[in-house]
Amino acid sequence: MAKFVISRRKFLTSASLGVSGIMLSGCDAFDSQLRVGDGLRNFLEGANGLTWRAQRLLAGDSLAPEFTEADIRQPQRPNGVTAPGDDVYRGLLANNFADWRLEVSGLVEKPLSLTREQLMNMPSRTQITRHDCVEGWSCIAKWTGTPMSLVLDQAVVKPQARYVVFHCLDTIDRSLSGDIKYYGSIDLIDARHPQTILAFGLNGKPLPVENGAPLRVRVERQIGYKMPKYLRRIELVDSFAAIGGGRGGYWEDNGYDWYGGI
Ligand SMILES: Nc1nc2c(c(=O)[nH]1)N[C@H]1C(S)=C(S)[C@@H](COP(=O)(O)O)O[C@H]1N2
Ligand SMILES: [Mo]
Repeated sequence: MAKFVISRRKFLTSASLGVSGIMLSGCDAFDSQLRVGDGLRNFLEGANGLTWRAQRLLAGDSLAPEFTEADIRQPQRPNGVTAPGDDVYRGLLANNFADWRLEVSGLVEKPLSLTREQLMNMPSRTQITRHDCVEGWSCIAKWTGTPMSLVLDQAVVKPQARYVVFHCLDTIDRSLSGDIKYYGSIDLIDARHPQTILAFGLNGKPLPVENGAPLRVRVERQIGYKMPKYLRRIELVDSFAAIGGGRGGYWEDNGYDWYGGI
């Protein structure tokens, strides 16, 4: 099913643009040579915009496939940052996240500061889904969490808000210009999708550190890097201009597509 969707995405992009498949495979591959403002980079962003619009038309409110317990063959493969060394994170972990809060800020009427218990006491959703990483591996796992729509409703999103930005506790990049903590974003259509959850459980147990404890997002119609782990704050915005390099996420600022549909 998801393989079909991947090829449909490529087909749509190539049909819309009339370019070759070889060129398009570069669209999904990470290439640090692609810098903001570069001509090829702008071309790829144009393609991503077309992909997003075409997928929105085709996918609508459709659900990602869900699986059964028997389909879970291995633990969720940890990827990216798997053991944050950040002092703040280590302090929170040492106290079993009792002092951790999820802040909800930005374009909301009622900013929130939620404990893990408060999130776990809200209605939850459990789903067995497939995680696809851009590196080419997949993993089926059972995720439990609070539907993001419930949190957004509690915060009362202002009408001008367009995106949800995720701010994380882990440092993804130690560059000469300073440490960068992981960040990413999705639009409000995906944020309110019924399978978009703030997950605190994995395969029937508390979410482990390597997979994003205490809380990570699941956005089941998109690819792995669109699902930030180690959440600290979610911010409602109307543009990415003030977020990192302005492309909506750490990986996006390094050349990946903002819309990582599968
Ligand atoms: N905070 C944070 N979130 C992250 C990452 C990361 O390095 N840091 N890596 C991303 C990538 S590329 C993938 S594939 C998934 C991996 O999730 P997993 O470790 O539960 O498999 O997390 C995504 N979210
Ligand atoms: Mo990934």
